[in-house]
Amino acid sequence: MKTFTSIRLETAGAVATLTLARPDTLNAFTDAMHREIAEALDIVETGGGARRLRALLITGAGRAFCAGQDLAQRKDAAGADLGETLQRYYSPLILRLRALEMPVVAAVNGVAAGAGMSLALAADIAIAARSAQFIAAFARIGLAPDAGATWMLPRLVGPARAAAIAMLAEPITADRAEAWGLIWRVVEDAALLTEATAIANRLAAAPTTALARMKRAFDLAHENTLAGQLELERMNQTELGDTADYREGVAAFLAKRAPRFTGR
Ligand code: LHQ
Repeated sequence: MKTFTSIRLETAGAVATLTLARPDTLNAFTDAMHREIAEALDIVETGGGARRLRALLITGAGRAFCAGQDLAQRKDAAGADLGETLQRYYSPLILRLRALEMPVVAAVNGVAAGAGMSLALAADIAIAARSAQFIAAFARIGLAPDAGATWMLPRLVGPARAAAIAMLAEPITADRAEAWGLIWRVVEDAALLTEATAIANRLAAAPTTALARMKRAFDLAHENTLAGQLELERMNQTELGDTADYREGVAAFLAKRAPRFTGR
């Protein structure tokens, strides 16, 4: 596997793990880190060949998940067009994760601030260590949430909580994040990676194409009418009903054995 400077990409079985690895800055995003993440996603997207990779796990090295944009890289940037940075790096990253034809798990090991929080929310399943915190830090530096946070937040927690999370920019504990539906589950700090890996492994053994259609359907549900969504579901089942995984799922059910899905 290729070696990177600001991230690590490791594979074990069908799970790829992308670790943000600039712990001295709490894994803040730099342009160089974004370019490495894009390269890593190229590798993950092609599945390392023949659908070998079937789930992506994202976590952070050290005590944080990700502190958002590296502000030191921005210190001389008064008047710079931040939108250009979003267009070049953050927006494609979020869109790629949502379009990735496999489930994405975020293991939020510590603070997730600014675009680091957005990244966690872009995962299909986010689990957090009990000591982790979510901070929509944008307003603290005079910005509005980005990297998809204005889209994700109201959908996940409703408009009232989304507005307060974004405007007050207070730390949200992992327990509260779970209670509000910002994430799937909180686990004890020491258990985070074991739990996240177990979830990723389970997802990697699931019918990958069906999971990919689910994530697309959930995203489109927000814009679709009921009739439009029923039509999307019809198209999904037409496609999925013709997969080896569907045939295997039905055969395994009838034979009263566990299915062996291949993602095809
Ligand atoms: C950092 C960072 C950081 C550099 C901690 N950068 N060094 C923005 C602009 C442009 C385009 C696109 O989009 C965006 C989106 C965004 O993400 S805006 C939001 C940017 N992020 C923030 O405003 C969060 C800044 N960080 C913090 O508020 C705190 O560090 C948090 C609350 C995350 C953690 O606090 P502590 O646990 O007290 O840690 P610390 O503040 O002591 O940080 C540890 C070190 O990490 C420290 O360096 P040092 O050399 O003193 O040890 C920090 O300077 C560095 N660091 N975040 N974003």
